[in-house]
Amino acid sequence: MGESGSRRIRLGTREVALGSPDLQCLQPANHLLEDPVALRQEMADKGYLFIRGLHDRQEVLDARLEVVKYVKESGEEKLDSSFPWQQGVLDSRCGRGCVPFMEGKNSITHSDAVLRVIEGPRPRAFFKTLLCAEPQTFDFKWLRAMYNEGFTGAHVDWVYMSRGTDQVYTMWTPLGDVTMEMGTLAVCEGSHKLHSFQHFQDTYGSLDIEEANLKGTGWFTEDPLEITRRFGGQWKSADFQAGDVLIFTMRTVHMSTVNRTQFARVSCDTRWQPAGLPCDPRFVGDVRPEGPRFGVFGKDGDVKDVEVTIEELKEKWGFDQL
Ligand SMILES: O=C(O)CCC(=O)C(=O)O
Repeated sequence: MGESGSRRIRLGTREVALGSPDLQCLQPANHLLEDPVALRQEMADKGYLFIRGLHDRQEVLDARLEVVKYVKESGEEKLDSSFPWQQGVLDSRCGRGCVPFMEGKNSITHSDAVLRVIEGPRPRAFFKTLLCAEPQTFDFKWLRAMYNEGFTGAHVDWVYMSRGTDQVYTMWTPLGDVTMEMGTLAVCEGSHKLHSFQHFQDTYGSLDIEEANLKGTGWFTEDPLEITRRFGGQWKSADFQAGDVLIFTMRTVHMSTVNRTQFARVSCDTRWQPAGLPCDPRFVGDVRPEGPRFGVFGKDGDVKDVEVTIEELKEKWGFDQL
């Protein structure tokens, strides 16, 4: 499918035109792979690296099959039985709360097929080059099946994992071919360093949402244009093929497009940092069975005694309603 013209994409709560100022296409950084200095400079400049074919395509497709099998076996009503299960078509009644929660360290995140991709020699070699150090990855894996109409709102990862070093990078790996209509990751280019994001980064971006008792997802907003209209930057996404990855900093604002299909959009976030630097203890070793439940799975979270909402915090930080 072409990546411009009149193609309209749902990015969070907005429908935007691809190729317009609201949403541009990501450009791969593969031409920099042989030049580590330029690769690091690109990350420093843009806040992300889009690499096509970092993983082996067949290994990614094998991992997808393993995850879809896990979803199928987690309950009869999960997949639409009028399609071959291998296609991973979710039953129309199977949305949030029905697809199994797979984040953490469990039999599917640590199955051979999944680990072969997300912790395999290819990403390991890549991060050794990028970090200029022996790389280490968190034991906790953010493996997900995104359902029809599901999406992730705009946030930075620092709010979830700031208790170790800040030299952590997220590698977002879609397991399968994923078009923008199926829910791809989008990054706001420049958001990690533009001066116009300074107050955002000093307030929301520096929050430890668990410590702050933030209620819900941890997202700043579900509206991508709230980010660009307030602070600038440029939203970018792409159609991903099995093997492609998007790697970005803890301070890069990102979100996802909406999954408008019945296909389970399977993806995994793997976090990498230089070995030997402090790690966020929540995500290494004996991680809590399900870990902190934020993001898309935090929407129905239990209300605790002392909680604050993102709206209350935004008011306190002086982010007026747009
Ligand atoms: O997979 C997604 O929809 C979002 C991933 C993400 O933003 C994250 O885990 O930080």
